[in-house]
Amino acid sequence: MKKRHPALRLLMVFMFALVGVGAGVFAPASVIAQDENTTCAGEPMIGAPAATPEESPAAGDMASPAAEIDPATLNIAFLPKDIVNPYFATSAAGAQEAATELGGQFQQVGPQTANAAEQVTFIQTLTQQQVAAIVVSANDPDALAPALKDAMAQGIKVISFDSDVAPDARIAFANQADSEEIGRIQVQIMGKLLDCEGEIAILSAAATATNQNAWIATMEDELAKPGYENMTLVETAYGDDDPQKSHDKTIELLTAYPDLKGIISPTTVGITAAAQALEEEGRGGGSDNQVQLTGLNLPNQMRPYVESGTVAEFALWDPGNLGYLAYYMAAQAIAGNLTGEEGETFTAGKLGTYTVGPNGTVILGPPTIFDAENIGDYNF
Ligand code: RAM
Repeated sequence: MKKRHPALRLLMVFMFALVGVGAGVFAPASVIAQDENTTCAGEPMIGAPAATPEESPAAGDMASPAAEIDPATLNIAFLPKDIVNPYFATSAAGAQEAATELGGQFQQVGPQTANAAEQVTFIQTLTQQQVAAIVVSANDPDALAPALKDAMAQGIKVISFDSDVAPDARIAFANQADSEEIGRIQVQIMGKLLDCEGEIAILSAAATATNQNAWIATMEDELAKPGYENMTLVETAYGDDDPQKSHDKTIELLTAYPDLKGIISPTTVGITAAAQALEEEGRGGGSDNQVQLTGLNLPNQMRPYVESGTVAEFALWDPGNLGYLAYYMAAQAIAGNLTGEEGETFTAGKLGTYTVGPNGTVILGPPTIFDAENIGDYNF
């Protein structure tokens, strides 16, 4: 992959600050550096070099917690896909921060593996316990819906975050970033790494995961554009957000497709396992026969693989901020300030003011792209 000249990089950051921050949109990269920031389809790449955390476009003005939120009512339970995945430990830390600010209660419960049936049991238990709100990341949008509707019928406020449930089974959805951009950017990065040529595979989470499936749909759409003719998606495999299964699926892909040139893994568990497997198989950084790897991960989990050259670029948002936002959404729903209606506005502490978009969706902010040059700025 071509390296950006430091001066060019600085200019790009400056342009991003001018154009992207405040407006909450990406810088139009083609204005900045045509060669480095044009996709295989000849369009401007989504994204730009990451702003520093302080410059995050998601951060609005400091706003104090809404006065009408009563701390005594905030019995809020988070139910992630599973409680082993470090991604959800990071989002829980953000939720705890919001709970402390508001004087509310926070608990996180969930299965040991990313399993929808087990999530249903947890929803039923939380409903019996009469918590005030359930904040859920779904392993399956439909399997969870009946239990969540029962909870709502009993006055429990349901908010989804990270991976949505069926829209009529929750009040609102805290989405980490625009789903379309998250999908496209991963294909665009892979196109850059492979010069738009070669067989690629996707290593996803659960086959029923709402978030990964939405992203994969836009990946396929991006790949269908003229310019990607020589980049072929040979298989989408599912590792179920299980480290061992994701590792084994990676090895299976390498065996089944000897000419495989790239893997996109839109899951923090999948990409970590794939990076390990590639290095074990001598297909990581420095190998003559390297398989390029990109996707979504926490910078702290990806750091060793960026240092070894196995991963050149990847993306994510701040899961801590996502948990923080989702807790505030639950608190605002309990207070009666959030009903999920499009156009509704509410405050979320340090993140500022948000507006509910179509389909009850609230977007945290744009994703960040990480590489060897900026990863040192992040610690999550
Ligand atoms: C995994 C989970 C989570 C997803 C991240 C990117 O941790 O599947 O739902 O948002 O990856």
